[in-house]
Amino acid sequence: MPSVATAPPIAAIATAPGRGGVGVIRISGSRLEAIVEGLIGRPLSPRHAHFARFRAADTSAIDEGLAIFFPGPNSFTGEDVLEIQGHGGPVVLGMLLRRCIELGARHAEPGEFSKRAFLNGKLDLAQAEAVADLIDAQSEAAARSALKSLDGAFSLEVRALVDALIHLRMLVEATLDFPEEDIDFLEAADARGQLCELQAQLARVLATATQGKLLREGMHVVLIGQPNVGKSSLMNALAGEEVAIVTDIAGTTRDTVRELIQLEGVPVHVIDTAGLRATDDVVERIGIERTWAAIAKADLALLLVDSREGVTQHDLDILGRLPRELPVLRVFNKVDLTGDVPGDVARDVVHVSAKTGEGLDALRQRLLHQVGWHGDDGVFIARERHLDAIRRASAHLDQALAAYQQVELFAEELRLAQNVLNEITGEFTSDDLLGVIFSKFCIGK
Ligand SMILES: Nc1nc2c(ncn2[C@@H]2O[C@H](COP(=O)(O)OP(=O)(O)OP(=O)(O)O)[C@@H](O)[C@H]2O)c(=O)[nH]1
Ligand SMILES: [Mg+2]
Repeated sequence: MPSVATAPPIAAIATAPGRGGVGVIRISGSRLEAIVEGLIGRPLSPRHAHFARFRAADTSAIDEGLAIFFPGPNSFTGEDVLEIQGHGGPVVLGMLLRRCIELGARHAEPGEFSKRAFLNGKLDLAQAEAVADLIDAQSEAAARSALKSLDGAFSLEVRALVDALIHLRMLVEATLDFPEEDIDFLEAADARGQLCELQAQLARVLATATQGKLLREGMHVVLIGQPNVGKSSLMNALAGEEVAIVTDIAGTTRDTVRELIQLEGVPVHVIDTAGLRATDDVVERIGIERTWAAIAKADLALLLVDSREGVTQHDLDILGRLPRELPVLRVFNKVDLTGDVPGDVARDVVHVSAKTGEGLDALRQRLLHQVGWHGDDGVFIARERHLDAIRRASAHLDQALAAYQQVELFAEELRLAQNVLNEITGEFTSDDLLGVIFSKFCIGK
């Protein structure tokens, strides 16, 4: 584990690859004096922007720009950090980075700066993950929620739960010393009531975290149906541009076409597919195989039917072949030709016209409803890992309640629930898991 005293210096280009006005190199580690001296030729006063020439080994200039030195522990990583702001060209940044390596730094691994910040206690794990989520945010709502988590909103909720658990555990552990009175004592302290309140609190955090996960990951919606029902037209209408080819020839779409749209800040990956029918056309057959592959990965399927025909036997066959657990919304398209009520609120059915746009707002609302979206008020960003921990903590509390009469079991389940919650903030997390989490970050963060 690196510490402020011994961390070997790491360096990376922190700005995105390609050309830009400014490019930033970040170096972190203990004892950066040699690098500062070799690169700039003079010491830097802490947290001041210095204009400097960045020097090669023979003291010729590689570039010029700003250098800022943040002595540890008052830095992002908690170690000494040097930030070099040069010109944002890949060649010049590459030369600067090589110079840092020459002076004793090594290339940073993905997420290594954030990992060091976590290991040095500057951020907890949920906050470190929020850094990556802020960078990866696909909508403004997702970015706002990531910042909430980075500011500690999620961690505070988790800590409140852990504190309540500790309080209850202290009560239970105390009774273990007086076995003859234990149950009475727990009754008198309303341990059961406290446990139920904890469960309710967990459920509230889970609900918010579920919204946060939606903002981070979005949902995959696949458009399926027979040829010519208007899947590609609906795709284009939802995307607001002509991303898929539309013709009146059945079997127009061969390949799956994907487009990312936003619904109230929730990223929705819409996937248009080849119409499902029996065919001898080799290319179309491959397209249909791809439709089934897309269905297997989807969170929701929209089965489009032509309003003039209604649901046919062929549609029923398609429905029968869909994975059991896949939610399906039936979309009656082309209502402009039949005069059906657009936006009809019957369960699992929506009436639209991809051509005129009628019923599309109702469809968008239905999509959001289907994934359980309630708006981003107070939502912090979250990941499946967090949701899983909250669910497991809740299962331990259920077990605790079931074991209420056996105080030792009761105490053990509370201990396990606490450990599981601590995984979220990283107070109880294996090195392997840390490796997996940080390896998904970008280099330079
Ligand atoms: N009047 C009307 N025509 C529509 C509507 N939606 C699609 N169409 C027409 O129906 C025909 C087929 O539309 P597509 O969007 O290509 O249908 P598809 O389901 O993608 O067809 P395949 O790719 O062959 O599976 C085109 O001529 C569209 O203009 C609609 O809401 N109203
Ligand atoms: Mg199509």
